Amino acid sequence: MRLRNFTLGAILMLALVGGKVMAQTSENSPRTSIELEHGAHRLGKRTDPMMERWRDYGLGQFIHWGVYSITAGKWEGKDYPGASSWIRSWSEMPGEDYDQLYKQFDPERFDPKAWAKQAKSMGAKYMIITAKHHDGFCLWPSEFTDYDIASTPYEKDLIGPMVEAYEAEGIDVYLYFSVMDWNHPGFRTELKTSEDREAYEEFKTFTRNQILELLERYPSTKGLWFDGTWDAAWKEQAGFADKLEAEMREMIPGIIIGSRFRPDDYGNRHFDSNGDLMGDYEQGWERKLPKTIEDVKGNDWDCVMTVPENQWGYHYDWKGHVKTSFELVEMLVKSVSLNGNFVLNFGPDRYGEFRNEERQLFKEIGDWMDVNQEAIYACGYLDWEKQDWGYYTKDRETGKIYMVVFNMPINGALRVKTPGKVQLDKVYELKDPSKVFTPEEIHQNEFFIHYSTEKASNSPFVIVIESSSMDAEGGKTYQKAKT
Ligand code: H79
Repeated sequence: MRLRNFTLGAILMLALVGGKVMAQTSENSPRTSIELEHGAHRLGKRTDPMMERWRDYGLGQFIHWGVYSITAGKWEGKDYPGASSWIRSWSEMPGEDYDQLYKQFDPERFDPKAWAKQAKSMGAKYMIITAKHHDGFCLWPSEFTDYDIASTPYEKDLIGPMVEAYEAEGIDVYLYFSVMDWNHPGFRTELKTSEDREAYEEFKTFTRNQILELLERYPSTKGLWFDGTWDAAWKEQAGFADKLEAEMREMIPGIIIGSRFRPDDYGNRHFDSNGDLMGDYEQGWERKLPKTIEDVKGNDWDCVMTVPENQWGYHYDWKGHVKTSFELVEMLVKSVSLNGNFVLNFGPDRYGEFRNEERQLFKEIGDWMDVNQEAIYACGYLDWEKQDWGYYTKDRETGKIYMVVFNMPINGALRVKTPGKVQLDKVYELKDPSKVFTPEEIHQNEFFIHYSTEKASNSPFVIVIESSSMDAEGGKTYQKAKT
């Protein structure tokens, strides 16, 4: 007993010392709340038009491009085993050598209009471009460093033409910015001495200047996608980061900034010390997906995904498993079914060209989207029990329900269970609306939709359900079945 009390006391002490007093949200104990100056400034989702627009995207394109594309993941004949954009941190490649690469950066085949057309053909509604990655190299001519595109043989701005070309195709542009910067002399991962602190103050000023410079140069930017904010030094910057985020929001009203930018008063990231999301959406699903709706805690979120296991920038050799368009489409649909956006990454080469595997994905995903996009855009979660054949999505405006089928049962019978009494008025195939199904009621609130297995599709397909007893709000009008 004494031991237990001691253990409990020690845990409590540790929790307090660590400043990690977590919120209690169980039904019995009321939510505890600690005073935070720089915690979440909003509870719940944003409901303004810019955020609604973000929520409707479904599919995005990520692009990692920079001087790391020159190394293509190898140095002096040796393959770097990690993500090629981290090669500068590899003991086999001296930092000084990496920092000279920009002198060779001359992407002469860069064709922003062709990039934008390709992204559109895939069905991407937004694009995130690495304006500055961890190495510190800037794809725009920056007033605040010479380590930028203006110092390369290419000389010309890369960001401006991309913004123009993508927007001309109706694709919104977001700028990726790594706070971590291996090129800036003031950057530190930890602040151990007063010299560190002094140097870091300069780095903070530089970071602020660059971020505001980007927003001033590219005012149609819809959002910033921050990265490289996990270091101890940055986790001490709650006040600075909070103020800077407010400045960004003032410069571009409605701008979208995820949860990976600022820490709270205790250095907690993404979720503050009360467990509330900081920023407009959860930016923590990197190369992974949530499993259930509970995992996303009622928040907006995005998933950024690589095609191979972990390559963002160009690597000459994609080792290991390379995801197929089937797998990627499944991830896209799963994301939408759980109220998230799916952002697929591409890494063009040093000349500005996409590798063949990526071109094939543009085509294959695009072909699928051409037929099935209605089940993606403006769609989200439906609270019907998930079935093994695939995923439901639901159009937030029209209330139409989509069954996206990935695993066809051998007998062709697709089970549908509804949480209450629901009228399935019209059930038909999205690709061919003349193909209408008459659901068989097998129990109360449980049906089979019989799909002909003879004409089995070789790609995931969609069945639409129109239901008059549903409203656009998510079926609030259900009547509970009597039991
Ligand atoms: O831009 C891509 C990556 O470079 C970047 N995000 C995507 C979009 C990224 N790389 N790693 N991370 C994000 C997560 C951070 C991992 C870390 Fe570590 C673990 C940082 C510190 C501990 C691994 C180990 C990297 C440094 C030490």
